[in-house]
Amino acid sequence: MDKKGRIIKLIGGLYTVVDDTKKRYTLKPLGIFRHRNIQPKVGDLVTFNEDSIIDVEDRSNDLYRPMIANVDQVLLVNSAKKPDFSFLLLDKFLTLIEANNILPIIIITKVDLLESAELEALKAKINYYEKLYTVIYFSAKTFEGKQEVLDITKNKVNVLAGQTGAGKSSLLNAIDPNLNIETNEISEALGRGKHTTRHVELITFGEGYIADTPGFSKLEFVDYQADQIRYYFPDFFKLSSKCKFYECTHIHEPGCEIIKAYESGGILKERYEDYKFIYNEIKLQKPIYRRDVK
Ligand SMILES: Nc1nc2c(ncn2[C@@H]2O[C@H](COP(=O)(O)OP(=O)(O)O)[C@@H](O)[C@H]2O)c(=O)[nH]1
Ligand SMILES: [Mg+2]
Ligand SMILES: [Zn+2]
Repeated sequence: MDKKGRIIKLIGGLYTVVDDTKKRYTLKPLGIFRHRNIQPKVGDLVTFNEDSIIDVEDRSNDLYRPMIANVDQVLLVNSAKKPDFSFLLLDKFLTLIEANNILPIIIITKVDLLESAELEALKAKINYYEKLYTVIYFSAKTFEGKQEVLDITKNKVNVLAGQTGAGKSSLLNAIDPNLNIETNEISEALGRGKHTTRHVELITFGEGYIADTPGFSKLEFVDYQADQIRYYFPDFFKLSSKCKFYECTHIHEPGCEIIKAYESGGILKERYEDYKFIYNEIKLQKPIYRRDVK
């Protein structure tokens, strides 16, 4: 009888599919997929028989880096220190995740490295983002935030994001020591770039799944237009109906509600400056660097 499950791994044309009871199957796709131009991928919900995948459900979303379908949320890992916390990085990642229509969960890690006064000062600013997103403070050293990460990832397909060294692998190991994922100290000792061609796999993480390859690793906006960016700032979008101009870019227009809110402190200073930075970065992009003309 046909069964249903989720693809969690693809290696050498063979798929690993897990069913409701956590049983694993190694399967191949039927030729029919090539004809219908459907390439089953990790994250897909599929119907299968003894040895083959026979149908793929419609995807709720589709990522290309990494190649994963049906992602429920992105765990965006930002270090509080080493490297220093950066609002610009946070807002760049948030923009790209929003543009892909996926829910971001903000994780501020390495909180053990801050003095309590420093941490309170950081939290006072990050508080602004809590109106928009879930924010979890975490430490792989003290395990602060571990239960919150377990709760929020439960029954979800999660993808990690965040700069190299932010603490992504350490977070995974802190949640589940059996994962034993390489962290920075180790990969640097082995030499860089060794594992760049790794396959994509969803690994069991608490009671959910997580991609072992981080997403959004290229913080590039080559495929975006500057005046699209405003749609990926949900806080701006809410206010924008009151802007005087219909197609307000919130950069220079008179009667702009976002600029007003920035000036009166209703929008976090860093947040608006990051928006402007990203906007200008895209404006200054030379067409020759665009992927579509390469
Ligand atoms: N003190 C402290 N160090 C951490 C924490 N998380 C990660 N690190 C360190 O930060 C460095 C980078 O961590 P890693 O997990 O490899 O980052 P990744 O590149 O995002 O996967 C390593 O030296 C870790 O030991 C944390 O919560 N507290
Ligand atoms: Mg890592
Ligand atoms: Zn405006």
